[in-house]
Amino acid sequence: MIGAIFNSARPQRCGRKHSKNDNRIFPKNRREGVCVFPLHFFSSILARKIVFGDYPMRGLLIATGLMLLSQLASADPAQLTAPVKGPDGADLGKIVLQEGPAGVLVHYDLHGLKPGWHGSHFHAKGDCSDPKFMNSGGHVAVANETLEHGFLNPKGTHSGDLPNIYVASDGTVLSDTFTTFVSLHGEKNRPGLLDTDGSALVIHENPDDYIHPPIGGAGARIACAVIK
Ligand SMILES: [Cu+2]
Repeated sequence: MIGAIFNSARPQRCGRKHSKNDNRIFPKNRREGVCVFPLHFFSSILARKIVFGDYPMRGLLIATGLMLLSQLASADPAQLTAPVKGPDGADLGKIVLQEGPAGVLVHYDLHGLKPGWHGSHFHAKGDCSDPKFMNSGGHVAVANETLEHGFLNPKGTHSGDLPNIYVASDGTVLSDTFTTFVSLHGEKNRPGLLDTDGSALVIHENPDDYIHPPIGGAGARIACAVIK
């Protein structure tokens, strides 16, 4: 079928000598001598026969299977990366959001911040265009939400509430947190961060006390990331 001749006694490559000092014996053609073809040569011919030649239906099934396998191999939960900016537009690092079955994983990779604890929340609009980041609106909340603010507030927690972050003495943050209150696209009726006007992750000057509305005494907005 393939036209190759096998001889286990003295395997040789088919082809030309690479230099004058190349003393290997090369048959001029396949009938004349012994030839061992590289494995990929056989596999490419076989693949062509299966896909285009003798077994087109089988080839189609194999191709479909390979496509499905490649999609499974690259399956990656929905995630997005958003740059974090300061009031003057300075680069303060990034956040990475990843959708999980029960909520959103938030990864912080920040620098250039004041050391210590800082409040961090999801705000309702994907707009960090003004220096005080007021365009990002209030906290992400479910429609007609009457809940107040803070994990420790008996009257409820905003969907956009997040634990405080701790900035190390060198101004960096490298940490993860997880919230079950929101989603990226509105999964399981949790507010979607990627709704029509997006949302923002806002970092505040002071820590959130987790109980006093509207923002737990967290003070000014010092960093902002557009989530769109
Ligand atoms: Cu806030």
